[in-house]
Amino acid sequence: PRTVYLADYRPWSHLVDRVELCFRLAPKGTKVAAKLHMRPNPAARGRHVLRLDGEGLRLITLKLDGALLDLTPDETGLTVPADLLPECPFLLETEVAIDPETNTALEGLYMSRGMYCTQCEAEGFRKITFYPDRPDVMARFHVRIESDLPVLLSNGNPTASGEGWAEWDDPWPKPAYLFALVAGDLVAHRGGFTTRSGRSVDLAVWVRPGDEDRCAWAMDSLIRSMKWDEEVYGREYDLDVFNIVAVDDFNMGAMENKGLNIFNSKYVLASPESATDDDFARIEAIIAHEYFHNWTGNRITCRDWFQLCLKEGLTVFRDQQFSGDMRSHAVKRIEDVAVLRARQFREDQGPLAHPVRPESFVEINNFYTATVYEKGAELIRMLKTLVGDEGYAKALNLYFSRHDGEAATIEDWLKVFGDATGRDLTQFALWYSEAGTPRLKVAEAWQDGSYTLTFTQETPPSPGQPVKAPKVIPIAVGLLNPNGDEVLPTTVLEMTGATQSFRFDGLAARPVPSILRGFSAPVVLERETSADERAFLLAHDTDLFNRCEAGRSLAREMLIAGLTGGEDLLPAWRDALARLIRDDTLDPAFRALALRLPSEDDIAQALHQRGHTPDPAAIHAARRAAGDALAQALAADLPGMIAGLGAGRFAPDAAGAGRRALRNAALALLARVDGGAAAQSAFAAADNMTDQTGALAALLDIGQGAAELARFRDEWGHDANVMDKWLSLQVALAAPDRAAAQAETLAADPGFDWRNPNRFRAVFGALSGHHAGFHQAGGAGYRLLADWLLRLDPLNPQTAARLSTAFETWPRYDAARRDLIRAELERILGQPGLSRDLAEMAGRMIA
Ligand code: HT7
Ligand code: ZN
Repeated sequence: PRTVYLADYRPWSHLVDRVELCFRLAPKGTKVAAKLHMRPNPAARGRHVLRLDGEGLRLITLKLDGALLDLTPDETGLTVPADLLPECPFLLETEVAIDPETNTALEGLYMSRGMYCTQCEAEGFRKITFYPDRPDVMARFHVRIESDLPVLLSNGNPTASGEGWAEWDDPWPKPAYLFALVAGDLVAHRGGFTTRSGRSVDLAVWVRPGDEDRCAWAMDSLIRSMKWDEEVYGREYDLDVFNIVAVDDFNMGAMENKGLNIFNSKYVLASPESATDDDFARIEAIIAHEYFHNWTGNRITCRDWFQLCLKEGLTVFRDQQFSGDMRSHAVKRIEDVAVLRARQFREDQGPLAHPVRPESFVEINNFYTATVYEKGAELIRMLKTLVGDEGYAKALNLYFSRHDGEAATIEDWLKVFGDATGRDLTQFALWYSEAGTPRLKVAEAWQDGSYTLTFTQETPPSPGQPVKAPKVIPIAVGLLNPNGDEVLPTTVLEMTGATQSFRFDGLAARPVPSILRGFSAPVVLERETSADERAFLLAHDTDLFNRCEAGRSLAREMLIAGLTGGEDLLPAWRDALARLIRDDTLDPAFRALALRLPSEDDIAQALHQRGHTPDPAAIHAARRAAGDALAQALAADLPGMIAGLGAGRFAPDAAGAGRRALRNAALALLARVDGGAAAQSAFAAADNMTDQTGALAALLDIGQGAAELARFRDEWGHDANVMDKWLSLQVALAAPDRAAAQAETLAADPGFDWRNPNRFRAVFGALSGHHAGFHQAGGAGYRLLADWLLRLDPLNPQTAARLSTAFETWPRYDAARRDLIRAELERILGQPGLSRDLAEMAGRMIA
């Protein structure tokens, strides 16, 4: 397969002024007629052939300015020779046939339980019709849909409809990846919004009949997102309608198609009975994310797919800001950084590491990664820290006015910041081009009232990038005096060199530093310090992020010391945490987060960084022992705590969610000492999904819960998205030597629909997330996952490739595990007919 390079970018030969599409829908043999009004692109200079992308299309007719052309497409598209093309505007007409019914890849036009829907990002439009399927070709689309189904939707505004047909017109030029069509037997949960300039917008969330009572939260989240984008970014919605559709078969979370967002039903449907607090928060965030794309992605799109972080990093940053405003900024930041470390740091330290803006790809779908999304968002956050709130607002306003209607690049984005603030961002640009997570070491000196912090940065090599230059790192620092008062409030130090010192004068006593407050840069902070100092910061830091971080690092050091024969830090950690948990003045959500031990994968990552080979079974045992010790220390407090945090009517707000999170964390600890009695009662009494799954998880964690699992299935067997929780929990909480067998048993059930990405992820995502289970000596976890990836790949390469990242951490482990994983990757690569998606991933991992 061909590798695509950023350096090879050239503008397309032609411009498309207008597209008229007509769909005659049928499960087999859908007819797509396209009229493309085109002209030569002056920016492309000279005469060119016209190359249209197209895959799996049966060409019926092809006409140029009304005259039939007799050309045969090849495997990837259709070429019209230059000598046939006029040098003025012309009309190219095609008619093709496609079979949505047999489209299992869920890309292009496909069917999900009788409903037609599309997914065109990144390169799915070429599976619908012949077209320049690249984001820098922006055109106005008019769409006619013919079908007997009652609801027929597309982008833009509805213009006309009748029995069996509907027409839509989108006035905003857009790239083909934002095209969408939906047809089905759907019902709407309706709402409305009046923009600040007075445009009234009809809103609808479209779902299957029977699901309409679970749409209120999605609608509420949409309305709040629309208002927030006006208030915070000055961005108004620009069509008369905004539609959201829930689809059961979907490769990712959701898609921002212009005016017609399509969502994985898991991220739309919610009621207190069926959705957890985490589900509510995620729905709110994803609805916001897709809506925010209307400006950051749709009105201003990407010139090419290498610029993906331009829309995704910025939109993730915007959705993080929104969720922080809706809930708690500190809690949100703690959660986001946990995800960043678990996914992006892991990626950045392994064979799949790549820059936020990659320079080559084989399959672009493989680059919708934590690095592009989450690290991309961190870069925006750092830019904002460096230029300040005012500078950021000025830069964003300039970005929207300068590039509206364009397909832009990271250079354009950085230039806007340079022009708006006068800052030279040449060094900052390295964050986009270099992969790898910088390590930041800290040394301290104290003399005569002066305190000096000396930082040293180093970024380890990554594939294709052996040597890294120093980056600009904003380091937010505060200083506390020994009795816990803050003597230096949060101050941003700007590090630009490989080593750099910062001095603080006039201090009465040697301070305790709080470094990298709010996680001001995506780096690994390497600071050797005492357990006492970490406990001190856990008790006193005014920065809630760093307060939690102190607890996390204390737990990490305790576990690592235990695993590597170091000092016994368990009592220090246990006592510090017990004090924090008993502190009723602290937000329950914060206490729940502080209670979370680092994950087993986090511990393996930290061990590897320090030159140790992680032993998955030992990590599992050490983590469990720590949990048991904390449970015993808090045993007398837990029942009272659980009772005190209980009940009340469910509302999906941050305060209620925080109380439930702490209550369920306490319940899980109590199960370790009461044999599960309290969790059984909590399960029986639960009136919402958070408490139901919380109690079930507490029971499964101690090897119980068989009766509760059966009750859960009786109650929710009809609802596949809810049953995914039932599947995942059983795998995630299985004993390590049972995890693979558990996944295998669940997948073997004849009712298990493995072709559905949500189902597949529920079982096999949980298996790869079960560190000690997946990495069981002997390799049963590896073999099982590889077997199933090979089974899924011919049907749905995108999802198979995504889940193959379970193997990306292989360099961390012992020779036996490395050999076992290598053997599985080789087995995958040796499979005849392997997809480009999975071949690229396995090849990069093994290289
Ligand atoms: N922009 C979208 C990314 C995407 C996607 C979504 C659904 C299915 C396949 C997809 N490929 C790429 C989602 C987003 O980031 O908002
Ligand atoms: Zn996005």
